[in-house]
Amino acid sequence: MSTVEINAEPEAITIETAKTAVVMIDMQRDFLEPGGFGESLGNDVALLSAAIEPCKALLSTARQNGMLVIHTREGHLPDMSDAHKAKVERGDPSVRIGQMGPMGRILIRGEPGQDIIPDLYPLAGEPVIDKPGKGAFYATDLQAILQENAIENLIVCGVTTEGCVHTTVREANDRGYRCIVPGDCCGSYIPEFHEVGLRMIKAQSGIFGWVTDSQSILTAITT
Ligand code: TIU
Repeated sequence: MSTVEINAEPEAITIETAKTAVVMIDMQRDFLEPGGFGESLGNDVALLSAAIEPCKALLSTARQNGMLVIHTREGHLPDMSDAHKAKVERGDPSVRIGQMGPMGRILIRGEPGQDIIPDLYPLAGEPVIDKPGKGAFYATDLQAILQENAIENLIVCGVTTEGCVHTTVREANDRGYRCIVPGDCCGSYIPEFHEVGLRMIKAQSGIFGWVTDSQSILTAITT
């Protein structure tokens, strides 16, 4: 564990790796593979695949350096008691949350589609946070886990940039965590929103946090 400076915008940030967690947001089959929730909403899921390799490299380095790695999965209990009607009945998806798709029931915990993609699968012992909302703090144990581990900084990766990544960064920022977002480790079905989402984080002296890329983090941690 060490103190390192990461090149970032709007300015470089110094972190203690022991007080920094990597948070992988919703890298689930339901968002990244055909036949899941993302595609049911009319999206081209291939747009998210570019984030997989940078996330893999970052996970590997974080694990080698003993950093806390946390994964999240958006999804609902099989009885859907935690799924708001307003979410389930939203819009006109091809398959609704809770209905059967090729990877099991859409966005339901325990179904194959709700699980994390094999390339980024959690290691035994890494916390996996099941969350009913877009943000990773709402109705979860995330804050308790961060407090138990004396975490002060989050490196937030995952999908989608303007969706669950942004919501989580905003929630974390309001709770006093410094958030660093490697843009190439995130992705959106709407490329413009990915770009603007990153710009929104780092604008106004880093109103929500810092934006960087995976290589800058790897370089900082390994040299
Ligand atoms: N649809 C969309 O862009 N995002 C989500 O529904 N969830 C996440 O971002 N994980």
